[in-house]
Parts: sequence; C-alpha cells; structure tokens
Amino acid sequence: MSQPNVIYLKDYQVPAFLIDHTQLHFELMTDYTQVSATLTMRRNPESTEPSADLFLHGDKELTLLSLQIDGEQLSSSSFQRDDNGLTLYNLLDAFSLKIVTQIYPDKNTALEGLYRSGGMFCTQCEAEGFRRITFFQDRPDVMSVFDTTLSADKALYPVLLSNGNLVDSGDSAKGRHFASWHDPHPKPAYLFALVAGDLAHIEASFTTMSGKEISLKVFADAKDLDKLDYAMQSLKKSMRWDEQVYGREYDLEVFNIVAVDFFNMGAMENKGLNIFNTSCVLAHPETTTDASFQRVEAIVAHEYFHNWSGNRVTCRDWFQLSLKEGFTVFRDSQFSADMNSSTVKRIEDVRLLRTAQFSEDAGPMAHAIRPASFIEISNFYTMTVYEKGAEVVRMLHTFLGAEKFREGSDLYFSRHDGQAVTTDDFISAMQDVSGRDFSQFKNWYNQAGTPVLTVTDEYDAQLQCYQIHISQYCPATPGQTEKLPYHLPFCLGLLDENGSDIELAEGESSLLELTETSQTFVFHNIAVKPVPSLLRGFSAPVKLEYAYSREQLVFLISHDADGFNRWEASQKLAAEIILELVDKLINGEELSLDPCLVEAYRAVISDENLDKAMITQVITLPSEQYLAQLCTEVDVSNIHRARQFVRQQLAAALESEFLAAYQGARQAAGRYDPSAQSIAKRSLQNLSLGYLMALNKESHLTLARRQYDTADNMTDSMAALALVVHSQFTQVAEDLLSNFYLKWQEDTLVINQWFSVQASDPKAGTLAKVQQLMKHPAFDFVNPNKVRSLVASFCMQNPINFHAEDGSGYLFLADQIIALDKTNPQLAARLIGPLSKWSSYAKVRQSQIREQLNRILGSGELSADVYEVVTKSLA
Ligand code: B3K
Ligand code: ZN
Repeated sequence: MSQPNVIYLKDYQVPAFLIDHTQLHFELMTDYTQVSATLTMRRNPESTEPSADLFLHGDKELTLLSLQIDGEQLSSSSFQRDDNGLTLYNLLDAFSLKIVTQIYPDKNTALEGLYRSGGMFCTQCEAEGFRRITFFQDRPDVMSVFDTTLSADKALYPVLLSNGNLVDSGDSAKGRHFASWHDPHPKPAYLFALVAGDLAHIEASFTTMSGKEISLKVFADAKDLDKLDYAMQSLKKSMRWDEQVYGREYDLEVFNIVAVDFFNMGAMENKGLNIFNTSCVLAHPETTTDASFQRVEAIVAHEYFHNWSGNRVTCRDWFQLSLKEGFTVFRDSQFSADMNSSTVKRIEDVRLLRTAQFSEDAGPMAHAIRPASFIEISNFYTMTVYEKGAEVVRMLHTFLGAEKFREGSDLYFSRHDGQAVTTDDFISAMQDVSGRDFSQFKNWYNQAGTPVLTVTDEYDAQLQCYQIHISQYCPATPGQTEKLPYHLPFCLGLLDENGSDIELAEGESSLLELTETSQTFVFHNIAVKPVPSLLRGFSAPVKLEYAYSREQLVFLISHDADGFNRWEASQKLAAEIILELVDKLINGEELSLDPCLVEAYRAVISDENLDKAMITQVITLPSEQYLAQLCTEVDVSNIHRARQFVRQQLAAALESEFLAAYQGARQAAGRYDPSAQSIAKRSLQNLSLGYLMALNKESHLTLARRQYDTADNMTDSMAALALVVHSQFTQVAEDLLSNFYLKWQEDTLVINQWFSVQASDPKAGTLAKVQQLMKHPAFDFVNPNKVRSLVASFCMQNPINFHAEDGSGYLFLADQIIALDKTNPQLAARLIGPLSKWSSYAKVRQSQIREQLNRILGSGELSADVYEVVTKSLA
C-alpha cells in the first residue's frame, strides 16, 4: 500500500496566490449537485516565487466539468490533475478562474464536504472538506469574501442557508427556488457552510452592546421543535458574556444554528451558520439528561465564541489548531464556570484532562499542542490540542491575572483581526501588554508529555521557617527524548492546625513560578508545621507527587479553603486505598477497607455547609479509567474488583447516610429545571442511589424502580435505568429496558442512550448483547452517534468487558474499525484509541492487541486517518 505523506510545520510557505473573492453557485439536485465557483485571484505579493504555478486542492472523487480563465476554456496542456488536486500553469498576475464540478452528496458517508443527512443537505468543511466540494486553495491562510447562491426544489428544500447575510431569494422555474448569501468577512474555506432542507425553527433577537439587532434562529427537524429553547437561551447568554468578559460583539445581521443527525463530532463554527450534531443542541427535560443540558450550553457557547477566536482571527496553518481550539475551550470553560459552579466545572475539566489527555500524552500518539508534523489533520482534533491547549491558555491567565489577560486578548484580536496567525502571535500579544517574557513558556507548545512535579518539604520550628522543594521532569514521548524545563504557575496554601490558611509574610506569594528543573521556596514566620495544599485549582496540567499521609488527606478533605483541592485530596485518598487493595488481590490477601475513607465520606455527606454538587464530587470514587492511569501495569479486572469492593463497603457503612441523602433530595425535588442547583440535587440523589444499589438489596431496587416509574425527567429515569441494568437484578433490568424502548422508540437520541446503557454494563455477556444490538432496527452503522453509543461505549466505558481475557473485545473493535474505514475514516480512526494504549497492559493482552492492530494494517487499502493511528500505535 502506498504510504501517505507526512506534512511538516517547518515546511510552511505562504500561498503563491490569494483569492480575494469567491462566488459559488450550487444547483442541488436529487442525485447530484453541480457547483460553479468563480474565484477572483491574484499572485500573493508576499510569495517568494513570482512565477509559481497555482495548486488547487481537490478530492479525487470530484468530477471536473469545466475550467475557464477570464472566460476562456483552459486547454488540457495548461493544467494537470492528480489525486490531490489541480495544477495550473503559466498564469497571469491577476485573473478570474471559473470551475464547474459535479459531486454526489448522497454517496458521501464520510460526512466531510457536502452530504445529505436525514433528507437535508449540509456541509462539514473543517479541516479539509471544502476540497470535496470544488477545487480551491483549501488552506486556512487563504481568506476570501464568499457570495453563495443555492438553488433547489422548493417543496423538498424550503430552507436554504449559507454564511453571512441573506441578500436575495425567490422562485425559479420547475418548482425550484434560490437564495443568495453574502458574507462580508473574509474567511478560509473551512468555515464555509450550506444547509438546504425542510426545517422548522425558533426565532429570537439579540441587541448587541452597540445597539445592533441580530436575528437568531435555531433550525431542526419539525419533530424536534420543542427541544430548541435551551440552545437559544444558551446562545443569548454566550453573546452577552462574550461582550462583558471579552468585549467581543457579534458582526453579522443573523446568527443561525442548524441541528443535523449525522455528524462526525459535536458541532462546527461556520461563520454565521453553526451546524450542530443533534446530540449537542436538542434539549428537553423529558428526553435529555442534566449532563447533556450542560453540554448543550457549553458547546453552543464554544461555537459562538469561535466567531472571534477562530473566525475573525484564524489559524495560519493546521499546526496552529490549538490557537483557536485551546483558547476557545478556555473561553467556554470560563463561561460555564460563570454560569454554574466554578469549582465543579474545574473538577469536571480536570477529571477529563487526566483520564483522556494524560493517557494520550503517555501513549504512542502523544503530540505537542502545536505538533511538528502530521499525516492526517483530522487525527489531531485531540484532547491534547483542545483540553491541554486550554490549560496552557489558563496558565497565562493565572500568570497575568484577569485584567492583564483581557488587555492581551484585546490586543490579539485588534492586531490580527482578519488575519490567519500563529500561536506565537498569541503569546506576543500577552507579552506586549505585560512586559513579561514568555519564551520559556513556549515549551508548552512544542513538547509533548505530562510533566511530573515532585514535591518535598521541611519545617524548622525554631526558625519558624517552612521550605518546599519542587523538581520537574517530563517523560520521553515518541520523537522527543530530551525535554526542556517548563515555566508554570504553582498555586499553594499552607494550612494551620485548624485548617485555616496561614497568612504569608510580606513579599511572599502563594503563586510560585517554576522555571528550573529543581527549585526551593522558603516561607517565614510559620508558627506551626503546616499542611500544604499544593497546586491549588490545578494551576498547571501536571502530575504531582508529594507523600501525603492519609491523615493529611482526610484533613484537607474537610478543611481546604480551595474547593478543588478538597476534591483532589479525596481522589488521592480513595485512589491510594483502592490501588492498595488491587495489590492485595494480586497477592491473594484478604481485603478490608481503611475506615478513614468511611469517616472522611461521612463527614462530607453530613457537612451542611457544603453544597450538594461539591458533596457529590468529593464522594465519587475515581473511575476505573483514572485508576488505570496510575498503574504501571494495568490489571483491569482487579481494579474493577477492588473498586467494587470499596463501593460496597462504603455503601454498607454509610447506608443510612446515603438513604437520608437520597430521600432528602427526592423530597426537595420540584419541577425539573437545569439550573446548577437542581442539577446538584439530582446528582447527589443519584450517586446515593448508586451506592445503595451496590448492596444488591431488594429494598433499594424498589427505590430505583419507583424512581424510574415516577420520573418526570430523563436524568432520573436514565440514572435508575442504568443502575438496574448494571445490577444483578437481570429480570427487572429486562423489563425496564423493554419498557424504555417502547416508550422512546421514536426518539433517536434517547434510543442512543438506551444503547449506551446496555453497552456499558460491566456484567459478563455484554459483548454478545452489543453484537445483537448492532442488528437492531434502531441501529445504523452509517450514523456516527449510533456507532458511538454502542461500539464506543462498549470499548471505552466498559473496561472489564472490553479487555476480556479471551481478547474478544479487541477482535470486535478491530472488525468495526476495518468496516468503518470504508464508510467513515474519521470515525474509524477515533475508535482506535482503546487499542493504541496496548503497552500499559500485561504481556498476553499486549500481544492480543497488537495482533488486532496488525490485522487492521493488513486488511487492505486504508484511509490516511486509520493508517496514521495504527502505524504510530504499532511503532
Ligand atoms: N472546529 C470544529 C471541529 C472540526 C473537526 C474536524 N474534524 C468544532 C469545534 O472545535 O468547535
Ligand atoms: Zn472548537
């Protein structure tokens, strides 16, 4: 098989030509679409090659119908076509290029470019989808003003949308109609979008800070019309927040959001026309869980915030992806923190970072947030680029403080408005407003891997002096053996014997700046030996090693003024206890639970001053996936058993507390609302029910059943369903599953949750069930949401079954990847993740996994997407 090309950042060159204007005409027909593109082009004055040929990207599936320059058809000798596009020779300095292509949206199962989802035409062009629509310089540093006309059958596609503002529309012959859109803001092709379909919508208006009226619309299939309000509210909140916190105003007359069923990821920030996966925009109490409500709010905000961080100021090349994604994730997490509880948001973000990003950093695909090379850019929409990228921006915010950071972002936006820039430009703006030197900080952009900080301390009672030594190192990652030290903010607090923060002496700061491999910080006038609260708020994305005693952890759980670190202490304590039990299981020793965990949990549940969301977080045990991260060799089944044991022991010891918490929350529950406060109540209620169900008692089953039967919202009914399905009460589980299916069979998104609950069942026999469910009429292999809810849930949320000793889980996943690569390479490549971490498992599993990776590699012609991940995983 021919090996796909590797693309390097160091090879970047400015484009030879610029496209000042792009005029598009789409003739949308039933079984094909004709695209006419008229490009106003000129040579780039900044190019070093004054007589360069013009290269236009274009997918090999494009049918080229016509090619004209300034009205003259091009002779076959003046251009050449290959699998990647067109090269045009002997060009003038400025000209108009007209290209007519034909494409087949119905055959497009890769969901990149123009495709049809549930009878509606829609597009996905980031990163390199526009080249599947027409020939173009499909790179983010070529920015163009777009005028787009859509023409389609009026009865089938009454709604015709594209970027920018609507400038004309009307009827044409043969029952067709048209709409013309003008987007005045120059943009790269990846932000182009169109939608044509029979859609219902809701409408609102927003008055910007300078008094402009914006028309807001959210479109979806008519059956989903009642599920759009929450997205609209979230949009308005985001628009206001971005004005207030970043001074960013919206810049078109309309802002449209469209929900589509078939979508490779969450959503897309196309200029003025955001396209969303239905799962990230539809929300209704009866069908949507609290977690999904929060996801809708966060993703609507994220895509909206891209209007400035991404669209007005975009990326020079795809290596700079984190410039827009890291910054925008940082912005959306600030927003969610402001809308809900900031501590809980921080905990959720760190939990995700640690389970998903740290493992990426420790695996074969480890890459810096600004990678140096890639084969397929779609493989780099990763936790690293997004979540670690956001952490890196967050560190700058910590160093500068909110005000200076805002000055920096103002400068960045004004200096680069309308430009395609680099992460260095972002850093420069932050340096220029603060006078600080962030050159060492840039190591975060170039180096992969999670730094490890080792902390030791000593106290001199006589001198009343406390010293803390911090050393840092970063493990080698593929292609990077040597790492330079990082510049990072390390926030801490010192607790006295009552648990209060000791006031630091003048000139001493609780914000330490690390720059060296090893540093010592001294604190004076410390009257008693303090308990240190380290890395408060998780001030840097690192692993921290400090030899806390269990007593100190218990103390921090109930006293730390930093809410995040209270949670952190509880995680450390629980993880340490569970991993000790894993060792006992391996050695065949008897298990017993350290009572300190029970007492710590008891104190937290009974703490009336602690809000319910915090209680829930603190008494949630670390996940099996996170525990796996902490092990040098992962023993999946013993992690599962030890964690289950701890869960049961806690449930037995605290049964009355959990019962009281459960009943208290049930009684206090009013009508459903997705506010942070009500979500907190339900989360404590359902977590308590979870502990109770671990006891396998009929009386608790009755509680769960009653909750399922009487729930007026999906959060409660799904929580009860999942607990019963994952319990030993298999008959009741079957009953509830059929009842649930009958009730919700018309609602795709709800049925996806039904799939996922079954796929994540830790009991034996789940794989067979998943295989059976793949034949269910509600399953569709071409719909990514379905594949995620069944295949990904099994392989990612069900470690005990996925890693079954006979290797059946690996075989199953490899089969799915091979099959999916033929229809949807992006999705196929995403699913390789669980196989790429083979080196953390025992020898037998390692060879089982590698065998499957090799099988994928040998299965025939692979997409660049799958090829890259598989070969890197095997390297
Ligand atoms: N920018 C898009 C992601 C596109 C992924 C393309 N494979 C969504 C987002 O991050 O907002
Ligand atoms: Zn984004």
